[in-house]
Amino acid sequence: MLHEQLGISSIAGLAQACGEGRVAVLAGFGEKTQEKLLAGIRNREAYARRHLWWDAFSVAEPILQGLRALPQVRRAEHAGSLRRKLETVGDLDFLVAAEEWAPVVDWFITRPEVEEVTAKGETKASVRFAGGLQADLRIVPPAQFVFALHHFTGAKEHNVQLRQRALARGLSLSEWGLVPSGGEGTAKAKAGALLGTAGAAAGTIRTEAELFAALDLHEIPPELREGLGEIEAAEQDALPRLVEADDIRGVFHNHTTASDGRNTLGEMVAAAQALGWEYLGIADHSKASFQANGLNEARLRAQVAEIAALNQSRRGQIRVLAGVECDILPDGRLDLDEEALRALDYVVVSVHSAFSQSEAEMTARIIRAIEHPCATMLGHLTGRLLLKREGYPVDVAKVIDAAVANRVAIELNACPQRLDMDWRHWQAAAAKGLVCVINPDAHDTAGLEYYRAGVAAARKGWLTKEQVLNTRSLAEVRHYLQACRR
Ligand code: DGT
Ligand code: CA
Ligand code: CA
Ligand code: ZN
Repeated sequence: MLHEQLGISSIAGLAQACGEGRVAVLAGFGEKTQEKLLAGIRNREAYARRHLWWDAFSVAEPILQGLRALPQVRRAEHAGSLRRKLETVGDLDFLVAAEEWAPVVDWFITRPEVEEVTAKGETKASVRFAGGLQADLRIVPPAQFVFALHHFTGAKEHNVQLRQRALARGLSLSEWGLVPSGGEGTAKAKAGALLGTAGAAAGTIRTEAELFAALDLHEIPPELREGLGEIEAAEQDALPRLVEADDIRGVFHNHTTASDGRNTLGEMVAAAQALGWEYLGIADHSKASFQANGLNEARLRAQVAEIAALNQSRRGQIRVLAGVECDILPDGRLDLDEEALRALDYVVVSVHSAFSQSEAEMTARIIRAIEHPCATMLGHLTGRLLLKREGYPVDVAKVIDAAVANRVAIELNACPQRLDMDWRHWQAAAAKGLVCVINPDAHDTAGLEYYRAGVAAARKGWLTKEQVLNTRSLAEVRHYLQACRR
């Protein structure tokens, strides 16, 4: 209809027609559809400029290692949102300390993955890779490295606040150094001096810990540098000791070929064992997710028996826990009968349908599921797919309160395109007593590795090891799961 009646043949043409109100008047379209189309086009433009952190990191890591291996390079680090582990990344930033620059620039712009060199100078270069991802390289003299690293790690808000703190101490902080403020041309003018000999303050500061210490602060991990209270916390020695990837001892939300996974139970268990975990939870879909071949009560019972037999035959090895990812039906009831749910070690409850409910309906629906006596953890709270689809509307604060009240954990779904519940909610939620569980939602053996993206997001959310359920031992986890049964 759009094509035949309005002659639309491109996205730009569609956007224009929507803007002029010509789509809304077509039979069967209306204002609402026109608005949705416009919003979709806007999202598409915004999304096209960013990339999933996981994808960006996998491109960046070999480049960083290559830079470090160059004979001219003294130090090399990621910077920007990549280093801060933001869920999406606009471009890659690399920072290098070297005394000789040209060979480093040449190496960078001649990587086989480079499609276009968009800028090239004496000490910097920018390139574009296939798929549109861009990268900036900056080279500085070794004495300047730590200041440039801090500056180009950002975020901007953090940098602004830290610069103000420096000024209050009579110091001027910039990518060039930390020097007494006031007087003639502070930061950049002194750069000339820094290049060869390093300024007075700069000469003694070689690490970020020393840079923060010079401003009477504890070292702030890059993940926390978003200008969201981290400087105040660092001042009061109130920074959290952040959870680390090595703290994870198992995960709960994973799929097998029984539903829509691509690897068998045995293959998933072997892969989890290779990761050194103590336990692996299996949570295949339930029957309402028919497109994912979800399990009904009978098939679930059979899987529980299979898992019991597996544990029996593999004594002393990784423990397999029997769970399910049970659909939350549109009215908030669970998709499986209580008897089947009670036979499990735990129950993940998730929304996979009726996304267009109002915020009030969706919130009530999820809270009803949380109040089910068998619910153990809430899966991917908003259903968002980063750079693809916004989450459905839901009152996050109300859901958090209900989860705390009912002793239900909320998942930090570690799948790189979900990272849901969002890191921005975790600090306040954990302070209310909410338990976090980092789940890769793996659909194959490689997907188990996603737990690392989940840990990165948890760190951005200020979470400690103690606040994450799956840092606990198998014995502690089993105790927890029994204790939260109602
Ligand atoms: P992104 O790339 O959009 O995901 O975000 P970032 O944080 O990586 O931003 P980017 O690549 O533009 O710049 C890297 C860092 O440089 C940024 O986090 C803070 C620092 N910076 C401070 N002031 C400025 C400025 O005026 N322009 C730019 N481009 N960067 C600045
Ligand atoms: Ca960047
Ligand atoms: Ca950049
Ligand atoms: Zn799911």
